[in-house]
Amino acid sequence: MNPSVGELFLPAGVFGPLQSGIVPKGTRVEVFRQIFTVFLVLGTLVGVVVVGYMVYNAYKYRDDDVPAGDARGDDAPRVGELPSGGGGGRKLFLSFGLSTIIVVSLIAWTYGTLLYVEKNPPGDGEEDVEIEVVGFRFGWEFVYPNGHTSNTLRVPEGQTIHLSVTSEDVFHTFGVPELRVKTDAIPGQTTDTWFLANETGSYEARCFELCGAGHSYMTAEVVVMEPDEYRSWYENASSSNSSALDAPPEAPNAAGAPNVRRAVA
Ligand SMILES: [Cu+2]
Repeated sequence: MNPSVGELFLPAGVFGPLQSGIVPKGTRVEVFRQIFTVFLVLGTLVGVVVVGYMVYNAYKYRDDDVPAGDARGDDAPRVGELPSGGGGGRKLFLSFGLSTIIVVSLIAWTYGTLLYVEKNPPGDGEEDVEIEVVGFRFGWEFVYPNGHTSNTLRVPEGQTIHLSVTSEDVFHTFGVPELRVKTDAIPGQTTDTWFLANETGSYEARCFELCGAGHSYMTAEVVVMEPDEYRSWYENASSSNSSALDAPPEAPNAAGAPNVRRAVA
């Protein structure tokens, strides 16, 4: 469901009680789709008005033989002369004012929506999965509550996954484009984010912060599994480091290092 036109012009967060109606609900994927739709519809609308008005005026003031005394010829601008039909800049002021309102409202609404979605993951919290993500040059390590670690992120379908993301060396950014999740991985700090995958399958996580020679190889597989399948995998996943088992085939990077963590116990 898309937000109504009225909802577009109210910045989220400013009108607390109305917030539930302004902010799209759902998974990140759905929220991003709704933001995209709003931008597409509004952009198309503005484009049609602007191009339509331009074409209308191009036709109205077309350069052909205008008979003397024709109204069409009288208010047409002459070369070197300011058009008089602007009402002393009223039209200009109005168009600038309208554009400002539309742009500022869109920024406020989008920013508010993204903040709200980040802070309000769906799910009751009971079935939620919490996983720590550690970025390193050049790969990712995922640490599960039972102590299991892996270079592949396995998660159940349809459940909210909470990620605590950090780095052990330089700045990285963890992101899975298809699931619309992305957050900084900063040494000495933890950033929290979440995602929810509605379809089983394989996705790619990668680094979005240029971090060195192996940056473009800094990927990890994200496997979304059926909840039952995930549960049995998780129960059998030992607390020992299984990076070597789960690691993707070695992808030598520009620095000549494999795409797995240096010390695999
Ligand atoms: Cu990186």
